[in-house]
Amino acid sequence: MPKITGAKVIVTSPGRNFVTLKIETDEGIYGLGDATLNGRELAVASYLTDHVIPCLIGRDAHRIEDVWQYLYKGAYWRRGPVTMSAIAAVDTALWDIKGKVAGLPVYQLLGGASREGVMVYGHANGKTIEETIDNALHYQSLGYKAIRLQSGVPGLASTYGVSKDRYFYEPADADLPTENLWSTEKYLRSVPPLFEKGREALGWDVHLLHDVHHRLTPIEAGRLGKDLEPFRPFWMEDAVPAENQANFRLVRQHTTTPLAVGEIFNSIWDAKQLIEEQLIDYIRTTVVHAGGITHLRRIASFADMHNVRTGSHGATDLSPVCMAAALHFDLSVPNFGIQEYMRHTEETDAVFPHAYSFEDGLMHPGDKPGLGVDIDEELAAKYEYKRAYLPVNRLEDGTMFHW
Ligand code: KDG
Ligand code: MG
Repeated sequence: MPKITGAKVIVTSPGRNFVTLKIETDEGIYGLGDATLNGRELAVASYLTDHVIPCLIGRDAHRIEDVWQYLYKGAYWRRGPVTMSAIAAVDTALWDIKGKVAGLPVYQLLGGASREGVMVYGHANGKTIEETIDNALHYQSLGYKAIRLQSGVPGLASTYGVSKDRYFYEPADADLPTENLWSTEKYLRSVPPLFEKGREALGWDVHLLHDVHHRLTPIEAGRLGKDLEPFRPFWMEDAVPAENQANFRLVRQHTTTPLAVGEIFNSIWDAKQLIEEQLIDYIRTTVVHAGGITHLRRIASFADMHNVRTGSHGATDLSPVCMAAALHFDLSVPNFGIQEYMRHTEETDAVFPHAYSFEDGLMHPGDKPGLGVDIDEELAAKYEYKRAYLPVNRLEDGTMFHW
């Protein structure tokens, strides 16, 4: 049995901040787990270093479930993004170790491949509808079968989902949070024409997605869903804030546009009512923010009983370690829906060499033992942590609003 002999947290910033846990064993095999929580990175790093790692030393690295339960039930203080990201990092690293010891890629340990590849969606965005469509055509030419459309809102200086760089979206870009202004009325007018023009230019053989980023009330979301129905979107994401899960009943009542939510959820409890009442179609919980592969599998099994499919978050603030873990999970899980894929920068990819690949709209985790992703610690050490915040958002009259 591989025994855990040490663990350390590596904080690096190759273009953006990442927190990685490396667990070492007496057999010389190590495993990696992503622990990045955008804009709050050092809180998870400290939770791991000061409170979790001391409890890991000497444990059997193969007892993944027991370690998970120990860290969850044993902490007394359950759930929350910091705790669950830390547990996720440990869990992911232990699956990596198990795969390496077995000489098998992690997806084989999860039951093997349920499909040939993992359908991913890319992000097309632009300041105008024309710019967004132009970028979407580029994604289509690269073979993407699914594309998210976001465009600037006329009358608003900036908004989420629209990047400064043409292909790399990085919202956490300031030493202190920048302030955005928001108008729901202007936004609601801008989305239907984006989808109308999108269908005209891209045709009907490509899936089109849209992210609302938790900014509408249920009745507003119902109206937007209805307005988009003629363009058959694959999903409308994060239509409303989800603290009150019952909010989704009203959205559901008014539209047949499929609903996706969950990128900021930490546990199965955040989605219990949403899944049980079939208020959503896709659950977007991720490996890093929802307790690792072990917990994500539990969420997916529960979702499968209620016709809900997976659609994991995959923005650039989820490191290549998380991306690799997500792809092993996606390839094996029966009720897979889609995987978000925002490409990392070359600097990030160089720090995290990986076996996963993209071809013709599908991704594959590769067949290396474990997760198939590594960290170049020497290179990582060259990129010092730099505090970076996500923006905050206000209504035009100055009222604080959801970002
Ligand atoms: O950390 C926040 C980003 O990951 C988030 O804003 C991106 O909404 C997002 C998405 O769907 O990828
Ligand atoms: Mg989102």
